[in-house]
Amino acid sequence: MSRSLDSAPTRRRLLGGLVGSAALASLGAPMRAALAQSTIEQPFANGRRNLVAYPEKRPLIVLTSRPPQLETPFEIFNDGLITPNDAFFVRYHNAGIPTVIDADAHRIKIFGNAVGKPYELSLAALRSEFRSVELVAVNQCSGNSRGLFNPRVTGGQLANGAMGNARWLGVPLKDVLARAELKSSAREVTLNGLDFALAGGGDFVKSLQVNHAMDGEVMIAYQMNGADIPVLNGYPVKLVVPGYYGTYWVKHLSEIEVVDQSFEGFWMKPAYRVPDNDCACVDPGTAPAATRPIGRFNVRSFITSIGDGGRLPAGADALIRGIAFDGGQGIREVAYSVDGGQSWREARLGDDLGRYSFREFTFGFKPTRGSYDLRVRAWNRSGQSQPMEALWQPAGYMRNVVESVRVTAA
Ligand SMILES: Nc1nc2c(c(=O)[nH]1)N[C@H]1C(S)=C(S)[C@@H](COP(=O)(O)O)O[C@H]1N2
Ligand SMILES: [Mo]
Repeated sequence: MSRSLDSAPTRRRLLGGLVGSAALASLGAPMRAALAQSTIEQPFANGRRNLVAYPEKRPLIVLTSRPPQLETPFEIFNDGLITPNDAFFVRYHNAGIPTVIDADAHRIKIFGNAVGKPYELSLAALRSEFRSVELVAVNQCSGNSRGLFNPRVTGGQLANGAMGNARWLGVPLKDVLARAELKSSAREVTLNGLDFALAGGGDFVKSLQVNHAMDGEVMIAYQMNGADIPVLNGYPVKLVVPGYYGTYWVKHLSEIEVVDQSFEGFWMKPAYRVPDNDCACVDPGTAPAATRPIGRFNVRSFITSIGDGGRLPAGADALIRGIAFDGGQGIREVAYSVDGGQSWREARLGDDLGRYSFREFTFGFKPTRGSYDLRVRAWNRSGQSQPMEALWQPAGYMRNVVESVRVTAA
C-alpha cells in the first residue's frame, strides 16, 4: 500500500514546491494567511517565529523551510503523554528530501562486508515475516533547547519542543540482521535513508555498534501512534533507537550496511559528538580535548501546564502538571520547588507507559498574591538527575538544566 500526502489514496507525495521559496505559492490561501498571521514569541534569539502547517502537520514552529525543520509549540506537551503525529517535530539535515514515496516499491537493502547473506526486504515482508513489537519511546533532537544556551552557540535556535513521545510498532532490527547472517567480523551497522545531500555535508548516514544494533530493542518502525508514519517523520519506515538522541533514528530507512571496521562518515565524525567526559561539557567558550559520539538522553523534566510569565489565581488550589524522561532507566522521582529551589517536595508520578516514555507528574500548591519561581527536578532509577546550573558545550547538545518557570498569583 502506498499513500499520498495530498490525500489521493495511491501514492504519498510531498507537494513539489514544499521545500523551495516557490513553496509558499503552492501552500494555498489559508496556509499563506496562517504564515502571515501566525507567529510565536520565543524568549531568545530575535524571538519571533512563524507557525506554518506543512503536509500532515498542524501549524508548527518553522526553523528552516529547506529542508523543513519544525518545532512543536510547547503547550502541546500538556495535552497528553503521547505527542500526536501531526504535532511531532521534524528535523532534516539535507535539502534532498524525498517528495514521492511508493511504499510498495520501497526496499531496505541489507548488505556489507560483514554479512553472509545480503538481501532486500519489502515492507510486506517486514510486516508479515517477522514478529512485531510495540514500544512507547521519546525521540529528542540532540540540539533540543539549543537556543537557551548561554553563551549562545550556532545551530538551530530551538526552544524545548524538538522532542516527542510516540507508540512505535515495528520489527526488532536484530531479527532483520539475523536473516542476513552476520559474520563474526561485524563491528558496526550503518543506516541510510532516502534523503540525500544537494550541496556539501554529505549524505546523512549514521552508525551503531553491532551489539547495540543487536540488543533487541532497536526497531525498524512502520507505524507511529497506530497510523502510518508521517512522510516528514520518515515514512514508510524509520529506525527507533530507544533512549538515544534523535540523530540515530534514521528516517525513510533504505540501506543497512554491516561493516567490519569503524564507520567515520561526516554525521558520525565530526558531527554529533560531545565532550568525552562525565558531564559531556566544557567551560563556556572552550573546545573539548576529546569527543565521543553522542549517546543516550540525560534526565529531563518540564512543567507543561503553565509557562514562564504565566498567571495563577491567588488563594485557590493550583494543580501543576509536567513530564519527565531519561535515557531508558525510567523516572524514579520528581521533586518540585515553588520558591526558586530553596525548598523541595516530592511530586506525584502518573501512569508508567514504559521506561522510554514521558512520565507524567503533578503537584498542587495554593499561592497567595505574589510571584513564584517554579522548578522541577527528576531522578532516574540509577540515581542520575539534572544540574541546577546549566552545563555548556560548543554544539549546544544535551541541555538538561533544572528550568525556572516564573509565575504570578493575583
Ligand atoms: N534520513 C534522515 N533521518 C534522520 C535525519 C535526517 O536528516 N535524515 N535527522 C535525524 C535527526 S538529527 C533527528 S533529531 C531525527 C528527527 O526525527 P523526526 O524528524 O521524525 O522528528 O531524525 C533523524 N533521522
Ligand atoms: Mo537532531
